[in-house]
Amino acid sequence: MINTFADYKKAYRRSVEEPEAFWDEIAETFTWRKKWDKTLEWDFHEPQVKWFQGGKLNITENCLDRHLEKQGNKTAIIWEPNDPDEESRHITYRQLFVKVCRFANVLRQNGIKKGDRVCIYMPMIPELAIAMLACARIGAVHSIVFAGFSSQAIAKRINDSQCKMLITANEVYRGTKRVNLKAICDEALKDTPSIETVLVYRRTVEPTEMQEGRDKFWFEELQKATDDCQAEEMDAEDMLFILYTSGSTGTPKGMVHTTGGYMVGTAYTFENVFQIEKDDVYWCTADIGWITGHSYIIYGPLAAGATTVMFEGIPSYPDYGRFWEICEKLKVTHFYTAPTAIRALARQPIEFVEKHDLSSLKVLGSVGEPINEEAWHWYNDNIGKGNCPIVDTWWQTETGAIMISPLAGITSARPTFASLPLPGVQPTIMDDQGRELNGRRESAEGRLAFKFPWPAMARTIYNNHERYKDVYFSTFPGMYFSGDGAYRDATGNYRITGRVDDVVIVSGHNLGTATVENAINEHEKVVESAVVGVPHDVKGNALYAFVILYDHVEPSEALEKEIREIVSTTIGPIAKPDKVQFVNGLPKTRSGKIMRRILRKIITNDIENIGDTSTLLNPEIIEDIAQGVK
Ligand code: 7RM
Repeated sequence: MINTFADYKKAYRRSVEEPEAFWDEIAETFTWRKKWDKTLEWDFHEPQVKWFQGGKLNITENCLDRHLEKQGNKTAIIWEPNDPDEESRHITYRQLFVKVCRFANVLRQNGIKKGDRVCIYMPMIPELAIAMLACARIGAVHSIVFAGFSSQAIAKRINDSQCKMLITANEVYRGTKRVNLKAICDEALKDTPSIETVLVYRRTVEPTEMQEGRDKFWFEELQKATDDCQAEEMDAEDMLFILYTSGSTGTPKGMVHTTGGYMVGTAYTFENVFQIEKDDVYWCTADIGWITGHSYIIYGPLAAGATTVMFEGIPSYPDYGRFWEICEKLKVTHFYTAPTAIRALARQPIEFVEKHDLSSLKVLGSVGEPINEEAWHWYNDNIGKGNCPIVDTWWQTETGAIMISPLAGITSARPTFASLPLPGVQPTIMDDQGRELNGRRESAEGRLAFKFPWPAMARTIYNNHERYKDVYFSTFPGMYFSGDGAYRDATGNYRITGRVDDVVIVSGHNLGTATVENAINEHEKVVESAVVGVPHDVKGNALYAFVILYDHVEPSEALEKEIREIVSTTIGPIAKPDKVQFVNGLPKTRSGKIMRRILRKIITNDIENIGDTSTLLNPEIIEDIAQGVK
């Protein structure tokens, strides 16, 4: 593990000068059935990337078996239920190992073999972790679909990768609500001929409709299985999972992650970014349905032998103090969440925080969006009490693991900067003409690309390598293009400025909507904002700002003026929004990203063509916003 800034510098330099030797050394700390013959083979034009070729392993032997001897009785997963009155579950590494083996045998009994795709649509319960690890144990490819997506979304994903099995639960608790997941699956299953078997975990006692011959109860199947399960031998480059991420066209992309590199990459970044120690209790609030949950609730933490918390509920139930109550109760040391959650919680009365003892916390993390300065300070002051380094971790579903981030307490953590690349990561900034902005001691702003492969990167889009090449490797030939804009200061620290397709050209000036939003968010009465471009006769485009105010604040024309002024003074008059609309919420993806595409449709009165909104967190907000459009 990296312990000092000098260690970081040394590791970074080595990772660039001798990348293969650097990664060899890290990979050797894992359990392989057979060592790899070739560390890296790559070509970003094809594109083709292979890490640890010829290496044989099973990731679950690294996440489970190898911990048994030294720490079989250590808690692997602490599960915190939706209802605070229900008991938490503490599952040791040994117990998890047995459960995974047993369920892996259930999969085998039901005809699942290496390479088969299995769709998992489950709530945040330990059985979700067990199901995914059981797939990995027998070499089946899991495709987890967030258990809030619609039947249509499930069917589309199942069909794209021709899953043979669907694993789900009868119901899910979410705050005061109970949702019938099985009914949503049944709707999807009308249209998914590849599915042969559906396994149903009973989360509640409610009766569940089952289709004879196709649907089976988890518990009944378990009765027939033994605990003894030989792990399938996997090649380092065998597929581990597919995870769908929405593309700009709306057709989801099935990002493919493979075994060896993903394991090495997630475990290495987990340990170093969070600086995990033996008795730490680490909690990432993401859902396992997202890459953050895959990499930093399950694979990274378990490969590192850590204790990872899984939370079934929502931050507002039974009240807005729930996250802090859990931190206190479980003595959480590491807390990793998204800016959208931080902003929502910062909006609540501070008593929700102050009631709870947060003294166990050592490190805070942020992921998913740029974290604005105000949210950063709120997090730092009120949650970290000024004592916990904040790691602002930049990465993507496609990158598999954290790429740019401070190392907690080791490298500097400055608000709004994701800071430095991790060892093994070679970012660069490109201008519009495709030139690299690599001036040594100067700052640069442009598009964020990467010049060299890293082990956890996605290898392709399932069944669509052309699209993979087109989206990520064609903008700057020979490089991976992230789709994000970034600024790099003269000391080499990176600030992510947002998606570049969220750029608006106003009177010939390129304006990043994120930059304008940041300025607006600086206003003390603003919780959050979203800026989009609307066609304008003279300027080509004009900016339109949607703004959420704190609960106790009354919208007014004066406030609108102040907001326009703050943009004018921080960026320049050119960036002043023509319109400011106060709203109660913004259309967001389930993982908290603002859907600016939908806002544009609302303003241009094109609601009919919005497309599938079932993947939104809050589809009802569309109507609400439309009512207020000026
Ligand atoms: C992990 C995850 C990826 C996109 C990415 C960025 C944005 C994520 C940060 C961030 C600024 C961050 N995967 N993003 N982390 N922007 N600072 N620390 O979120 O595939 O769902 O999204 O999210 O735009 O390209 S993701």
